[in-house]
Amino acid sequence: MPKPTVLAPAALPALITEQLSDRYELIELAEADDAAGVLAECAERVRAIVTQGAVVDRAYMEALPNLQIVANFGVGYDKVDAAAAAELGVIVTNTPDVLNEEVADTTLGLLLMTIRQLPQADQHVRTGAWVNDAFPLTPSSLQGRKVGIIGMGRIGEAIARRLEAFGVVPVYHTRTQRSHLDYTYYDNLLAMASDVDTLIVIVPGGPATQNLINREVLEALGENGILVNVARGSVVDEPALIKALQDKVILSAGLDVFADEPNVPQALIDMEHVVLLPHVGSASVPCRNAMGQLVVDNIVSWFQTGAPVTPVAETPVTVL
Ligand code: A2R
Repeated sequence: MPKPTVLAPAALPALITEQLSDRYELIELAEADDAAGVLAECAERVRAIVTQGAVVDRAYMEALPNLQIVANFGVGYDKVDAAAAAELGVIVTNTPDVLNEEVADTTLGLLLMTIRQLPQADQHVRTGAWVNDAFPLTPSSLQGRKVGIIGMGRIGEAIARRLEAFGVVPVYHTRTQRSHLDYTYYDNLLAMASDVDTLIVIVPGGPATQNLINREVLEALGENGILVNVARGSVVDEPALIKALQDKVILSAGLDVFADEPNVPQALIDMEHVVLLPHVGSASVPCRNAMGQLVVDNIVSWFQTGAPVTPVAETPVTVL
């Protein structure tokens, strides 16, 4: 039996490529001089795609007639058309749970950096400004803030636990109430935004959440409002956010994700009161290794047993 062919449309971490190339024919398009030619040559053989950030849409999958599985490196799989995959009989997997604590840690870091202006305070020391002036008091504090979490899934819960340890009991908005949680639930996002002064966004990207945070939500959040987005750039109407920050409709924002990464609007870069991170929610070596191993485990399990470890909701696998 020939080894199954696995396609990597974009560069992958060595932890993944080393293990996959030991077991399978691994085709890395990022390494090819003529990627289109290589793809055309292997299209009939490809049975698996392993992807980190590449767009895998219906047309891409339809061009691979023997495709069985798309393993996504990351819990968010909005670049993979999972609904189309389901129709085509292709399994999609992601990397849930292994990044919950890391992303939640980053979120609390970003929240505190934004409220207490810690990057700006660091700059105050490095530029020598401290010798002349004390760093100005920050206008607000985490203590006493009312925090609403949009999305109360695996990562949302980990964020909520940390907030409680900081003395802040959050409220939350999702489409379906989480019955095992005691936090106050809002079925209406605008109502929650009116009642809190801090919003943390941790929902999946994709059409259902596109521009969920719009001008109306930001106005409801109000002039003391802080928005922290660790989900996807697409969830926030970025021009509306920029305008709200410029017009002081809200106080500040901490952003780890953007609409057109790695391109960040100059208007945001020019604002000294916002904190901008380069999508580093899960970006530590231990966490990325755990995510990478789960990608490999999904592929290996699929080819060995026909049951992936972590299929997404759109493509559930029933093992008989
Ligand atoms: O709405 P529900 O009941 O399905 O709750 C999910 C919520 N959610 C939404 N909330 C409000 N409006 C929506 N349109 C909407 N769509 C989904 O987001 C659930 O509480 C949460 C997602 O939780 P999990 O599926 O457990 O995802 P996890 O592992 O927490 O990761 C969330 C996202 C990833 O998709 C990446 O974009 C990012 O965090 O790293």
